Amino acid sequence: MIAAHLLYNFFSLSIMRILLPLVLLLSAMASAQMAGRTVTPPPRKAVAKAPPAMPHPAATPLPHFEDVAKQAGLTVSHISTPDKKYIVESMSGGAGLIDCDNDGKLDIITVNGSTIERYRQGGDRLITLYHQDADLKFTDITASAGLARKGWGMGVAVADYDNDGLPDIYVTGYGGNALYHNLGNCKFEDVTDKAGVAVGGFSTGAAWADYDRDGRVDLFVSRYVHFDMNKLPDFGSDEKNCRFKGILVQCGPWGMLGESDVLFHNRGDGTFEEVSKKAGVDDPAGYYGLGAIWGDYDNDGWPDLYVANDAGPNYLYHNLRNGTFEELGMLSGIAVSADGLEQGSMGVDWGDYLNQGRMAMFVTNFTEQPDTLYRNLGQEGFSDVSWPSQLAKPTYPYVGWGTAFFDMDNDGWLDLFVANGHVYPQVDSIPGGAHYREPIQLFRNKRDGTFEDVSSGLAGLQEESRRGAAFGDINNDGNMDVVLVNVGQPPTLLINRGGNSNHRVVFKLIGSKSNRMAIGARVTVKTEGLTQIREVRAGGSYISQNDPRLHFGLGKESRMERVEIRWPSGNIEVLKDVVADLIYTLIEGQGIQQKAALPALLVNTK
Ligand SMILES: [Ca+2]
Ligand SMILES: [Ca+2]
Ligand SMILES: [Ca+2]
Ligand SMILES: [Ca+2]
Repeated sequence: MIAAHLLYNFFSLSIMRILLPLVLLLSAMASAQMAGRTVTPPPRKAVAKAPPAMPHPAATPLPHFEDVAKQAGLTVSHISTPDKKYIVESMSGGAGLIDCDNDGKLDIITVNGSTIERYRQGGDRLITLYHQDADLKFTDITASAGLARKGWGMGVAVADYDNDGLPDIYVTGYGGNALYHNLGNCKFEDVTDKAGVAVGGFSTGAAWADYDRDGRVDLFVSRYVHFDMNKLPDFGSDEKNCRFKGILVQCGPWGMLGESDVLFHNRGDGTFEEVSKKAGVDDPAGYYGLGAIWGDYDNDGWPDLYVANDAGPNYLYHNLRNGTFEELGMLSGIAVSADGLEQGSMGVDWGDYLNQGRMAMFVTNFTEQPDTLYRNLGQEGFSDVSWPSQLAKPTYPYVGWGTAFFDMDNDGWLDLFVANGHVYPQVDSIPGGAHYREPIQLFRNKRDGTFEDVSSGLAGLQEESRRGAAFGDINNDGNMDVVLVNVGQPPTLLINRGGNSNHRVVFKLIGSKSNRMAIGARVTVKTEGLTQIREVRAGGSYISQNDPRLHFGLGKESRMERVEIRWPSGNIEVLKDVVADLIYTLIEGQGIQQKAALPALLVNTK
């Protein structure tokens, strides 16, 4: 069995090595013909030029993350059977951050999951919403908030789709999605049917962006496999598709039909038009879609879309600025690994970890596959730098899900977080093998293109099979925190206790000509010797929603020389000599509207 597997891998690898250049050439020729112009395939560079080495100062201590979920009141368990006999039981759920009443404190959404039996009886409430009453004290307000729709929740994304200043909630699920319109004070109205965004099938990722820049956010939904509740595949039945290392497991996704993806254009009257096919993002190949995220990888001001596909090549949809997209995943070197292997991809994030002004892509993958870091080489496409960045080896054993580039120690360099957890509980019976519950991983940016595994700092945390992870400053102290969904368990809330004396700043952006939540806005912060970029996003990580405010670590700099806001409308505003250690609220065209102080820094005694 193992020998045959190795042989199979060997063959597919050899075939890929022969076929990949041919495929690249043919697709380049095909698009050249179609477009009636010459397309030059990106040159294959052996090794990308390394950025200048800037050793990490030993003086920056690692932050301490403390799980405060229980005392904070996050006690509702995610719903899942212990044995997970079907693939639909392994993919939920996402986590989300939303300030549902605009009181300046983030509230928390966790997606609930379900079971076959419960789903057949109507399912479970899709999400739980916790309101942050006081600092890190939360109350479950799901029922009073009107978030009543039942089904089988998977992921979540937040955006103000009607530009009324109140963030709305979109939830993906198996059998139907939900759109909750925010009425104020964290009361919601279910507008799914009126808006026409129920979708159906097996939806997973959701991500909002104003792809046509008309001032209204549009919605992309990725879908996974075709799963028929009335024709359940027998657990362990098929020798090829329902086995893992010789043991019986749930069937799929291999051997299952994939479902198409969906793009909705926001009409501006509370309804949406499905434009997936017209826009060229409908996934006719039926790959198994999971994490989805928008980001402007080519710096042209138009949001592009990346979709992680399980057990298949990932998509990079380049925005052609006319309502359509071209899929450039293979041609840009960002669809598969450097050696041409398709990965089981789950979670995604864009981030400029080199501070070079270009968004790189990080993708979390299945077990015995490294998580992949794709460096953005600009005109030359992307380069898989997972091995040289030292991320491949530590991430190889685990099944990765929720993830983000985030500056955990406020030194101005983006670090990486990976939530892990196996899909099959049955792996615990394999002697010496992987476990169902897996550790969280943390990687510190060493500023030279490599990352240091500092996961040992989280060693005291309970291991779980984790899925969604949402990142943001949940207690408004200037340090990035994380909320995580644990399969079949209550969530984890990791508060970053900092311990550094680094400066930082947070920006909340409000669009006027642009969409109100400023989704797609890019902020560039320049301090002495460092230029950092961030973008406002709605949907990312593993089917989760981060804090829409933008957080920057500033190291020893107490002022920013220059802050540039590129609004989704194209308007550019520049602020000069801006003081750090504040939360700024900026309105498009009106500059700084509000400032709230972050806590005083620790005095550095060194
Ligand atoms: Ca709204
Ligand atoms: Ca739009
Ligand atoms: Ca773009
Ligand atoms: Ca914090």
